[in-house]
Amino acid sequence: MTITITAFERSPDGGKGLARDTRVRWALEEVGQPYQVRGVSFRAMKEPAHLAFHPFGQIPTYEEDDLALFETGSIVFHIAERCAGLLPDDANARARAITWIFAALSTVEPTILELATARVLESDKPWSKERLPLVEERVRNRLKQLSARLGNADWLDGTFSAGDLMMVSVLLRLKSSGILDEFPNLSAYVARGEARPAYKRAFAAQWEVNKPA
Ligand code: GTB
Repeated sequence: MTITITAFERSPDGGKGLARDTRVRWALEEVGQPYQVRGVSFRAMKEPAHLAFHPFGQIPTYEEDDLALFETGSIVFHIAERCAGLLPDDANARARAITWIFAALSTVEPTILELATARVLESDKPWSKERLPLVEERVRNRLKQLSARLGNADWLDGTFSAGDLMMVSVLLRLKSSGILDEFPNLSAYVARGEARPAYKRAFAAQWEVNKPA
């Protein structure tokens, strides 16, 4: 089985691992699947050859023999379904782990993306100063709820799963904001994810391509 993913030819984050190919690399590293990476430029992303793989002209995509996927939720779920190591065997625990993938992507990530947009793309708008605290508060509320659920546990539901991989990946985007530090158990949770050998290998692989020259 040959797996090829796409990633930015050069990520705008200069190798901080924030582009979404990192979570796919991490999942593949967790399950021990080798993969190849095809770098795509911003221009090529919007051209027909890439649009055939990703209708919205984004990265990452995933190719495995005659299967092509886009959307990191679907890709990570597919990897977790096909290979042992990211989902528990027990049917109920498995369903709960999958629920955490969805929670990360549809309940937690949107507020974090909204904050990134407010801070980076809207900072020059006349209403930005008034809106930013509202957006930050929405992030805090979500983190408060997540923090309460995680409590003193290492992972969200028993052993590490694809749900944790996705949640940590989503929270990593907040590291530079300072907001994550307001929730020590979540900071520690993210650090536990980053300390996993598979995450380190995924990070190192994308760093090699994207590090400043
Ligand atoms: N919902 C999709 C998924 O989960 O796969 C979202 C995919 C997505 O947003 N891809 C981004 C992309 O291709 C890259 S990851 N953007 C180009 C475009 O839309 O034209 C988002 C990202 C980009 C850059 C940074 N950074 O530099 O810090 C962080 C995250």
